[in-house]
Amino acid sequence: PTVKYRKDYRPSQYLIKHTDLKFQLFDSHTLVNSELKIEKNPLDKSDVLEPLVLDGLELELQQVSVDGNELSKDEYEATDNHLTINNVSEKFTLNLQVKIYPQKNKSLEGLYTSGGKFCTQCEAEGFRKITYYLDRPEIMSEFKVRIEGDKAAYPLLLSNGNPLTRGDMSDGRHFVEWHDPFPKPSYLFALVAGDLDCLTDSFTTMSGREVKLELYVDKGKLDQCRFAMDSLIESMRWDEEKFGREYDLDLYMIVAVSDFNMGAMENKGLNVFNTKYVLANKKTATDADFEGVERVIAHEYFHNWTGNRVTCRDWFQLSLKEGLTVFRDQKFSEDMQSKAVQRIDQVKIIRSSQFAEDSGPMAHSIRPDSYIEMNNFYTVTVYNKGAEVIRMMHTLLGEQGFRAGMDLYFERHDGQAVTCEDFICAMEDANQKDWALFRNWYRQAGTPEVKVQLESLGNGKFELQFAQSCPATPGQETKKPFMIPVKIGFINAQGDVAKFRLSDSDDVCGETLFVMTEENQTLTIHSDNEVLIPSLLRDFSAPVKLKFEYDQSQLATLFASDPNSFNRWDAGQSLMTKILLNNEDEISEPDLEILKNSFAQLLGDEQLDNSLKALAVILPEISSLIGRSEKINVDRLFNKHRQLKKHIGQSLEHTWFSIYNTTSGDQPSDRKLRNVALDYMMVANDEQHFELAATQQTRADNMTDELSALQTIANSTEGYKSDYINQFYQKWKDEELVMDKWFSAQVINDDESIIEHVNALLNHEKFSIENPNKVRAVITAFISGNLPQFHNATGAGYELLADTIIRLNAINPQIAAGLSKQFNQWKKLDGKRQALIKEQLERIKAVDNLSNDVYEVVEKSLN
Ligand code: HT7
Ligand code: ZN
Repeated sequence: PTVKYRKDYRPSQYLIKHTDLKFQLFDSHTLVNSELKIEKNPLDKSDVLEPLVLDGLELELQQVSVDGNELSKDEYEATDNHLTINNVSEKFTLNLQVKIYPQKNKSLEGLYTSGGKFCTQCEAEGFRKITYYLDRPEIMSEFKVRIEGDKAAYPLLLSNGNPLTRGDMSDGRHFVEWHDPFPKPSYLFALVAGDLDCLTDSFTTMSGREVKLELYVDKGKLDQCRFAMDSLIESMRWDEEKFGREYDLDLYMIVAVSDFNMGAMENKGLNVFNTKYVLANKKTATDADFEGVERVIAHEYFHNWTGNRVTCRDWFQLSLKEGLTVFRDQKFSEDMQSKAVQRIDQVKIIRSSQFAEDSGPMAHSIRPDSYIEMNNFYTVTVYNKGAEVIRMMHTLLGEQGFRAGMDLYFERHDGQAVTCEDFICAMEDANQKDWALFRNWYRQAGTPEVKVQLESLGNGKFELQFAQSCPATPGQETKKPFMIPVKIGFINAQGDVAKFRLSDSDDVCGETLFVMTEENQTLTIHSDNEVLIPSLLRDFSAPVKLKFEYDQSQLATLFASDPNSFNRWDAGQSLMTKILLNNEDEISEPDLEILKNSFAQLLGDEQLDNSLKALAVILPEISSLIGRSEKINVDRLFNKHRQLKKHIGQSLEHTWFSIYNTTSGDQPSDRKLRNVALDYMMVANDEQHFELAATQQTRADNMTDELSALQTIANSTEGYKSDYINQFYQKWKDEELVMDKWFSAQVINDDESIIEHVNALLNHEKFSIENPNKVRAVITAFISGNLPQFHNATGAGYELLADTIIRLNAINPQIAAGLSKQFNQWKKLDGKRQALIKEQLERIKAVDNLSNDVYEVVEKSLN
């Protein structure tokens, strides 16, 4: 496998100004004809015209001609990955015909079939599986597309842009021609052909243009589309109001398909979505699913400006579009839902997945320096840490300054393929800033640690001493300081807000933003309070690990009274984390008592929103506890986690029962709190409360309650549970997405026999290894949702994962590689588990025809 380095970037010597494609879809294969208008890139100053090298993969080349003359075999060379044409001029037309086999394409990249329809996935490098091309994002071309297919089987023939003409052909076939006026890279190309239902609506843009909106789904699913359509309309409105960005085509189409490697794809004018992020009604989708649909619909829509109109010069710049678009979808969700709850959910992802990635063998900066397989770099680092970096810019510049930077970015770069550096420059120039140091967030991997100490100097004078450091990551032994915005407030011993004054100011304030730029810095403040408890890194103002030696009573005070909702939640997490990660084998009685009392007090707080209550009493995720540790005794951690959950369930059993019975609202936040209460009751005594859960499952009129009940039942030790698992199956067996939930609910059980059960589920008639949602529903749900049994000391969990990776390597390398990353934390574990995992990694590495995708992950993990 070859490694590609960012430092080796060179502009392409050729451009493709126009791309004309003709697809002839047949039952066994597809013929793709392309006509490419190619010109020398004016940026290329060399006098020598090099051979034209096009990318291509798994293609059968049928014909090649240049300027109308068919080339003989010695005038070009076709290898496994490339088509090379030796003698070309500065401007010419290249015609190609290739034959491809979409029905056999299980990688879900390029052109493939899903549920009887044709669809495409071209990002990152899938277009080369459709035809030979300069398959790199800086090559922006105007596309015309003609699709021909059987009219009865494929009444709909869709591509990007606007439809031009359509008509019937002989033999029951028909065609449609499309034109996309916006030059675009090949990764944004899309084609869909099938027989689908459509929900239509429209949106009038801020300049008064009417845009037709079309949402295509499998037949019979129209009653699950309204929410997605409304989310699209909300997103269009929000982007106009918040960023002044108007949609540019007259048509916006979304197609939902069952077989999809990721969540969705922002192809120009024709988004292709995983059904999971489109289909939702109250009966089939949970409140969390609705949030997911709203977020992903918005994310893909926002890409129209941040990604499509302004795209990436090369794939190392992926965070330019993904980090920025995640930030935009987060801001949207914060406006649509509760801001604090959204922030907590965002930070949970960073702490549970991104910190782990940053401390493992695949650690990379948000702008990576190298890759073997680009698909492996669609990561929480590029996406979510990328969004945190943009959020820091927003924090540093404020709403208006950030908007000015965005406006300048669009003004300068509309229609271009650019770099992260271009984005930073736009932000700097619009705000007269010099952000030389800020760029370290783009260059350096790893999670910085910020240690803070508070010293009272007497007479109301206090010093906050800050020290930052960042551990070594692969290929980066030493790190330069980061620019770290730390939002700070204080409360006093009674839990009231403690106002303060900075030493260089007369203004008294309740909060300040301290921006670290050096390894060690001090902030001096003055306050009338004798005792100050600092509330640090409010709203998680930077993606760092903050270390302050709080004692338990300080954390309990912050948990009870921090006015910053995020930090209030975080104090509870820190309190539990401290107890779960200390060196004791069991949690002491006094510690259990502190937690119980803190929870009881918080649950009784009538001012607090039910979602925040629910979030506050959920224990820290085991993955984030592992993610933040350098070495971990997992047996001890699992036992203490079980002990704590049981104690909170039992010692507050009456409180949970009362919350369950008196929280009567019909809002997602009410359901959330009620279901957390039910879960704790079942943990306390599942025999006694089983009936309650069973009744909830049977009587629920919404999927949130029905599934929560099923989950807690499936996780119980009660003998009747299989009746309810079967009842759910009988009711929902024809709803694919609900079946995914049914699978996932069964793999969380903390019992040794679970691995046998997971294996049985892999052989269930509703399971398919070719469908990524099913793989995620069973395997990913087990590995990430049931860490105690995944890490079962027998190694059976590791073997199960390796078996699945090996099976998938031959079918869908991208999904196989994603699963391989689940081993990445292995060096933190004890020697015995390390040996078991190493054995599995070596077994995978020895597989014949190992894909580049899996090789890259396994090789880095073993090194
Ligand atoms: N930009 C999209 C990325 C994507 C993707 C990448 C590799 C393989 C399959 C894929 N499907 C979608 C999704 C997004 O971030 O909006
Ligand atoms: Zn995206």
